[in-house]
Amino acid sequence: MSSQDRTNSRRRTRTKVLALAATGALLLTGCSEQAQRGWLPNEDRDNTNHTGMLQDLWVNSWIAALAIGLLTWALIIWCIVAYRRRKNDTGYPRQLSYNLPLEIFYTGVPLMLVLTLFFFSDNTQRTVNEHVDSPLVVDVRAKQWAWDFNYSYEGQEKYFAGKQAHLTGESGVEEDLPTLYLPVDVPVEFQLNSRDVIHSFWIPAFLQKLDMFPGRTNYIHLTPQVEGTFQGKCTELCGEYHSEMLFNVEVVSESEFTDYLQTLPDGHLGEEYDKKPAEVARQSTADEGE
Ligand SMILES: [Cu+2]
Repeated sequence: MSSQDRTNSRRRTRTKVLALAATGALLLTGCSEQAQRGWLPNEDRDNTNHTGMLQDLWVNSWIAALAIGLLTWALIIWCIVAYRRRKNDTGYPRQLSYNLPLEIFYTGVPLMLVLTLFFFSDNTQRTVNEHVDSPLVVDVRAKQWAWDFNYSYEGQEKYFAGKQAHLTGESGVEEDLPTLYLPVDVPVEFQLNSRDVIHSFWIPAFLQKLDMFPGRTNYIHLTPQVEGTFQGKCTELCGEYHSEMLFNVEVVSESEFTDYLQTLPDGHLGEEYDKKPAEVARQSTADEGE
């Protein structure tokens, strides 16, 4: 064996080992629980009555995309290798044009793929967006930079007013964050409103989010199915303290929820806080300058 051959065979072994390690790593991550969820932020499949369905749509779309991707890459590599230019080849290879069956094939297949994805996405979206008469209505009022929650439940009107992030003095203090309470297994209607600029309501573990526009109400209907503490956030860049526009979500038993409601004042916060947060913000900036 010449030294050149030895170098080549060593190189081949190294490539094989690397390929094996990469495949192994891929397989290992493929088995993890996170991978099975498609790295979605819901730890439980059934956090709400929608999360399972949304997770399936996401994961199955990934599997389909990966399968199609692998097939396409394999075909490309096969063409490159099998039809490469050989040593004795001269001139151009045989040219193909106006091959009707081929053209129908590569128009039809992608069309079918898009239609299939559309069908499943549309199905899921219809189910998720379906209006449900809910015993609990939470009118969420976003403001720069906090949240107010108005609860309408069993004839009671209660509200919680969140401290605005720029007024709390310290940033990111968990106790200062507004908390949204929800009873487990009770359908809830969120009425999403904004008082000032565009915000967006997102509870990552619920896999649903929706924009909040001034002068227009958006709706989310869902049923929390697992008790626990979750995090919520504004997911639309809405100004200086956007990153602190956070809230907690407590999904509790129905009796705990009714007890909690009793601790809240009666009433409903509507548009009356309009523009107030922005004025206060300017004032506090002016104080700092002195
Ligand atoms: Cu916001």
